[in-house]
Amino acid sequence: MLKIITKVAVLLSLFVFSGVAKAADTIRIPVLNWSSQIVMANVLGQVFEEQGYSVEYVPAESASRYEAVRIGDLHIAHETWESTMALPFYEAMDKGGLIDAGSHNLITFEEMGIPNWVIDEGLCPGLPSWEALKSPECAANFATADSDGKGRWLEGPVEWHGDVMPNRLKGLGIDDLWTVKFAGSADALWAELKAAKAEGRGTVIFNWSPNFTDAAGFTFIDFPPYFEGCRIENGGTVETTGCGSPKGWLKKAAHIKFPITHPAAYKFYTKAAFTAPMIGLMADFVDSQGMTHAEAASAFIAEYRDTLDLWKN
Ligand code: TMO
Repeated sequence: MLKIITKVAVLLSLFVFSGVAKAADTIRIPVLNWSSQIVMANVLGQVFEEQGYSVEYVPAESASRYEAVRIGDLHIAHETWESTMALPFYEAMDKGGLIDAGSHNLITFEEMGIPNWVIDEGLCPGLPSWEALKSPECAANFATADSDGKGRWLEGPVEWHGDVMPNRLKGLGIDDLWTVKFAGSADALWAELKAAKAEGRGTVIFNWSPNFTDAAGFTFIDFPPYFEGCRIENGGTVETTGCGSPKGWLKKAAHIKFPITHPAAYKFYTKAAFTAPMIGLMADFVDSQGMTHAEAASAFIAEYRDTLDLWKN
C-alpha cells in the first residue's frame, strides 16, 4: 500500500513539474531585416530553449512590432534603437501593455554616411561635414539611373523610419540636389557599397553602429545637432527637421505579463546587456563571414558562454 502511495506521489510530482514547464506558452520573438537583430533573436531563443522554454521566430516589422508586444502577440522586442524606434515604443507604453526591460550596454548611432574611400577619392570635398552636400558638383558624383540627375541617398527599407530622411533633405534645403531612395533590405545597402566601389561613383547610405562596417572604414556625415522635438514626427517644423540623428540607447521591450508567464526567461532577458563589440560580432558573423543566423548565434554563444551563464543565474 505504502509502495503504491509513493508511486502515485512520484507520478503526481512528475506530472506537476512537467505541467509547470508545459504551462509556459511558446516565446514569440520578432525577426526583422538586419543581421544583428536576427542573430540576437537566435541567441536569446537558444538560451530560452536551454532554460526549457519553446520559442518561435516571428517575421515582424520595425514599428508595428511594439503594438504586437503590447497586446501580447510578441513577448519581446530585443533591439529597440532610440533614434528610429523610440516613438512607437513609447506610444505602445502609453497605451499600456509594453514594459521597458532595460537597456543594452552601449551607445548607438544611426545615420547617413559614406565609405571612407569616397572621402579619399575626393568625390565630395568637405565631407564629412553636411555642408559639402550643398555643392552641385558633389551631388552629381552621387547620381544613379533612378535619381533624376540628383545625388542619391540610399535609405534603409521605408518601414524602418518613413520620411525622416526626405524631411532631412527639405530641412537642410538641399532637396533640389539630392533625393532619397529606399533599399528593400539591409543586404541591398551592403550590395550598394560594393557596386558603388566597383563603378567608382559616390554613394551615401543609411548605416548604423555597432555594425560590421565599424571595422571596414565607414564615416557618418556630420549634420546639425539633434535636439528633442526637432523632427517633424516629434513636433518639429521644416526649420528644424534638418537635424541629424541622436546618439542613443538600445532598449529591450517586453509584454507586461512576460515576467509572470516566463520568469526565468524574463530574468535572463533583463540581465542580458550586450555591448558594442558583441553586437558588432553578431553582424560580422553573417555579413562578413557568411554564416547563417542560427550558426552565428551558436558561434556567439560558444564565444560568450560564461557571460550568458552569469545572466541566466
Ligand atoms: C535599426 N537599424 C539598426 C537597422 O538601424
